[in-house]
Parts: sequence; C-alpha cells; structure tokens
Amino acid sequence: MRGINTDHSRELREIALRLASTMRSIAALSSFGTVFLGRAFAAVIVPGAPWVDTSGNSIQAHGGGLLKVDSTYYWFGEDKASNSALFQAVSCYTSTDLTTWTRQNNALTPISGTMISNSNIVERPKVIFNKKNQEYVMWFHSDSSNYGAAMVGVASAKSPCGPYTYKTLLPLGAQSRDESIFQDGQRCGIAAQTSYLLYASDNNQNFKISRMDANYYNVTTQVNVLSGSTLEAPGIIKRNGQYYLFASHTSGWDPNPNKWFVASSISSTFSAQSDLAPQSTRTYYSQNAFDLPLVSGNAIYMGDRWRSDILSTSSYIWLPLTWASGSPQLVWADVWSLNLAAGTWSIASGTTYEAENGALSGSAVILPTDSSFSGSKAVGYLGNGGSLTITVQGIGAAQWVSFYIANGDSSWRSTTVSVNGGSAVTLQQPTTGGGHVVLSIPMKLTLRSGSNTITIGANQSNYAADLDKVIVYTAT
Ligand SMILES: [Ca+2]
Repeated sequence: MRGINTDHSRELREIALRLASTMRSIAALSSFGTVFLGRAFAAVIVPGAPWVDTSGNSIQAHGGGLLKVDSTYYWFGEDKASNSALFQAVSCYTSTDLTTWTRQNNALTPISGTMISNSNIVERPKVIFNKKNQEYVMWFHSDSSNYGAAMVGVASAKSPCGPYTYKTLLPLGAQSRDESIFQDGQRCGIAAQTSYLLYASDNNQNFKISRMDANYYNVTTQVNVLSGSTLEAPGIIKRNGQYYLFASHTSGWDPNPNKWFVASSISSTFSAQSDLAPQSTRTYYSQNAFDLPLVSGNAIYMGDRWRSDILSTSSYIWLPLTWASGSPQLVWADVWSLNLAAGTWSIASGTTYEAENGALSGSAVILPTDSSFSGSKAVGYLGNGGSLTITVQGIGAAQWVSFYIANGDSSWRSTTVSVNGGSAVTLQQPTTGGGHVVLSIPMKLTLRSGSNTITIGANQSNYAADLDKVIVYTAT
C-alpha cells in the first residue's frame, strides 16, 4: 500500500497535469475558434452555395445591383423568400468586404392599388446617387403578373437603404422589360454624372440605351439601339474609355451563354457579340445581374443562378471578370477571395479526388471514356440502387467540397451525401445542359482530421447526376 500522502500528492500532480492539458486544449480550441469564427462569415466567395447573411438567413437579393457609399457596399435585390415571382420586397444588405452581408430594412415594399402591389412584378432593382438632388434613385423593371405591361419604375430616398418613395412609372412610349442603369464616368455615386437606362424593348427584340434627365426621374433621349439583339439582364462597365456591355439572351429562367460587346462611346455601334464564358456552360448556369468594376481594372461578374420551381433557393454566381487576354472573360472559381483594396482575387486550391477512383456499389458504373470529364472518366447510375464512396482527407473543420457533375436532363436532380456513414444531406444538382457538360456544385461538409469517406447516391430512389470528381478545400 502506498502512503496516503504519496497517493494524494500523486493524484494532485495528475489532476494538475490533466488541468494543464485541458487548459491547453481550451486555449487551442479558443484560438482555433477565434480564427475560424473570424472567417466564418464567408471570407471566401463560393459561387452557387447557399449564401446567408449575418443573421444566418438566406440572402434574398436576386436580380440585384450594388451601390458603394463611402466604404460601404449596398446590395439591392428581389426578395423571393415566398418562392413567387410576384413583388414581395426590394431588400437592402450592407457589407464592407463584399462577403459579409447584413440585412437592413427593406428598400421598397408593395403598395396596393399601384403597379408595385404584391400582385405585380418588380425586378432588377438598381440604385444610383443623384448629386444635384442629394438623393438615391432606384430604377426597376415594373410589370404586370403576365409581363404584359413592360414598364420601368422609379423611386427615390435620402439614405441608401431608404425606404424609397415610389415616384413614378415610365412607359417610355415603348416597352421596357429587363433593365439596368449606368452612371457614366465614375464609380459609386461620388459625382453627379450622366446616367442611362439599359433596357430590353419591343417584345425583347431590340436592346436600347436612353439618357436620363438631370433628376434621374425619367429618360429624355434614346442614344443607342442594338436592333434584333434579343438581349436582357444587362450591365455596363466603362474601362479605359471603352464601354463594355454585358447581357444574356432571352430563355426565360433558363440560362444561356451571356455575351459581351464593346463600343468607344455610349452611342457608338457596339461590336458583335462574344461569349463571356465557354458556351456549353451557359455562363456556368447563370444570368448577369450586375458587373462591379475593381480598382485594378478587372471586375466582378455578379450573376443569378435561377431555380424557377423554388425561386427562393436561386443562388448567386459571383466570379472574377478578367481582361487578362485583352477582352473580358469569366474565371471559374469554386472558392475564392477578394482583395478589394488592390482589386485582385485569389482562387483557393484544393485536393482533387476522381469519382472513377472511388468505390462503386450496386448499379453505379464508370461511364465510357469521354474527354469532357477529368481523367476522361466519370461515374454514372448513382442513386436508384447505385452509390459511390470516395475517401478524402480532412482537416477537422467544416470544409467546402465541390462536386463536379453532369446532368443532361432538362430538370434538376439531387443526391444524398453522407460523411463517414453519418446522416445524409441533399445536394441539389442543376441541369448542366448536357450529359457531357460538367458544372461544379459546392457543399460545406464537416470532415474530421485525416481520412473521411463521402458516400454519394445511397438510399435514394431517384437517379443523381453523373459525378466526375470532387475537390476538397481547406479555405473557409
Ligand atoms: Ca473524373
């Protein structure tokens, strides 16, 4: 038997050691926690992921536009939380870094008995500052529920988020559906400048640019028309004295290859259309909403990935827009971050795991060799009895994982995703526009440090999309 004193002192030493170890663990945890929490509100931009605001709610700012006032960015957009196309609100979010967004009061809300009632359409709100009147002016596509009215609405406010006073509705003497506005010669409302309405007119056949009056309450003169161009979802960036127009074509809620055009003045003939991204990707399944110039001379493309059957889940495809080749091109990035002061970006690198190297189960098969897939191979017949398990390395955190999929259906598919045999979550998989067109769909998964399994397509009766590969990221 050991002496009581000895036992006590040994116990005490052990307790002291355990306590010290626990304290170190707590310190490590809290320092990790601090670092992690400091980045938790999306220091990275993840196109197509569900984006949430600082309250944890889904960001509802579709078809949006940005305005910078001092060091604050304001993001205005359509609130589609009720999944209806009808007008609910023009939301207003603020951020100083373009990644952390806080919802403010609604900028514009329905007024019964007017063209902005909750049985009408308000889309693509854009705001600019009018120096003469020291007020913010919002323009938006104003329409009836069947899109038959084809008009423009104008509202104004003394503060950026408003609320805005609905001022007027402009029939323009011609139809106007999708629209944006462009303030020439400067950024972000610092000076009063000539501003223009950019709009799809004449049953979406002709795209027009008209100059606003000094108040920005109306348009006075049509300065340009791209006849027969069938463009919508426009935006303009002025760069080195050239006017770059970005727009989609018209295919309803479905994506199409968005285009760019350039002209030496706002009223000059624009160049023939060119693609912003590889045609087959249909602008990475997105439609232009806004194009934000960066101080570097490059820009950010801000697009919508519409999901017409569940509008509230429509996501945002924000991508670097580079002129590195001399002409504007989107740069696909699964996970990226922005240095606003320099106007530069950094694209995260991750670890790739080819689906064809995973463990196939049931009816899952490796598809015939096809150069559109990474490694020329992908796994098909997932779901409905087929599944795939891929072993990946984690860092013990919630990590972004990009699933590179092909879905040739005309509708979305979905797949179960289960980590380490845990409960499944559902990854929504858009149609990619062809069975050999691959798009990357992100999902945040909690991985443990070291080896993890990710199982795709198990326990579901529907077929999932084909899977080319996954990339696991450590940037949060
Ligand atoms: Ca592959």
